[in-house]
Amino acid sequence: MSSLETKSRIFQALDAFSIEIPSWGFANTGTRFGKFAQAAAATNLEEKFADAGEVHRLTGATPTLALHVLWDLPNGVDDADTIKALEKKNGVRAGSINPNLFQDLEYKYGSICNPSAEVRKKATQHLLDSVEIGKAVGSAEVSLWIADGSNYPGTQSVRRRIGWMKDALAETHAALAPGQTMLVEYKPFEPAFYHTDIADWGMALELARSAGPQAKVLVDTGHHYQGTNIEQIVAWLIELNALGGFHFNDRKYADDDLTLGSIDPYQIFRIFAEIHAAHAGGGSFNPPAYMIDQSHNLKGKVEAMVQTVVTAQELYAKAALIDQAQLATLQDSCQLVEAEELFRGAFWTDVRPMLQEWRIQRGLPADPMAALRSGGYVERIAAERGAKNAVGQSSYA
Ligand code: LRH
Ligand code: MN
Repeated sequence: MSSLETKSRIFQALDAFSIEIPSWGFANTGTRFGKFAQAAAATNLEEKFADAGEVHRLTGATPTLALHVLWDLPNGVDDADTIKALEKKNGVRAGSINPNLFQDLEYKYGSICNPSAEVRKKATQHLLDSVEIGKAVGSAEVSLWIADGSNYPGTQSVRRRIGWMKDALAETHAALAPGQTMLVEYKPFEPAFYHTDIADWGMALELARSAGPQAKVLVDTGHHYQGTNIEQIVAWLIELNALGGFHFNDRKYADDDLTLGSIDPYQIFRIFAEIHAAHAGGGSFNPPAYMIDQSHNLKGKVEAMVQTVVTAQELYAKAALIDQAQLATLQDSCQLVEAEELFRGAFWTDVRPMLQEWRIQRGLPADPMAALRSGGYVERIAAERGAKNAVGQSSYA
């Protein structure tokens, strides 16, 4: 394949690649041992949209902002007009709607899996409200992470909880508008430390399928036990037409929510390789929703977000370099080393010069991070928000 053909394929891939950023990635976050407040952190929805607008202005790849209902839309659908005004002002649209079913006191023993029918009713109503918010702001995905579980063996019935969960998800699916997708996210543990009701991809798949055709599985890269072959799970979900979206981040140990590609960039490359293979495979492959889910406890939040988007573009472009037809021939003729060298060769290719050219041709800064630094945005918001963030100290106990 000529270099010109290669470049046009990369440019096409980049034109089609956008990744959603999480509003909570701009706010002050921490661990249970403390939170290191940053002067420039976003303290309200207006500032989160402004930061998202800056990232989109610099990268051209983040047109939507994921919203967490209780953190960003305390008034529910009544906040829709506020959202519309912020979208207009900042050039970024509302993205996936993420219900909060993990912080209310009533959810101590679970939300939609709680033995109390009254608590389940309240939790289901929050899911239905989230669906209505999605309709009101015109966003495609309602993205469900259910933190429910237990901490000690014998203290809860896993099977009764499955039944209660299916009832709530069926009711939520029935409320979806055509074109709305319900994403079911799984996580093996935390905050529950004995069993989690939606702990792996198989459970999420069964729940999505039993809920209905507009329900798909969301793969958060940080939600797997060490050693799990995540790209194999992705291949299965593609095969089953059940892959709805990703929450990208990185980790060394557990759900560390570190910046994408900071620990194991080859992991994300292998996932994108499955995606490009699906695109090349023809057939009706609906690309999943690409989303970032990180908390930036130490790095500057806008810098970390720009760094993450640029890394995602680089890894998506590298994987697009793979000649899928040639790779399939080598794989099916078991030419192992040749296949691996073609696959790995793409990963080792420095695509940054091509990305710079792609950006320049689209009127974007060749180096978004350098443009962020020279533009003074972070210094400006730090000056504006510093006083508000100074008071926000919190510690574990
Ligand atoms: C849970 C999770 C989920 C979000 C939260 C912020 O660990 O990945 O996607 O709701 O992080
Ligand atoms: Mn997540």
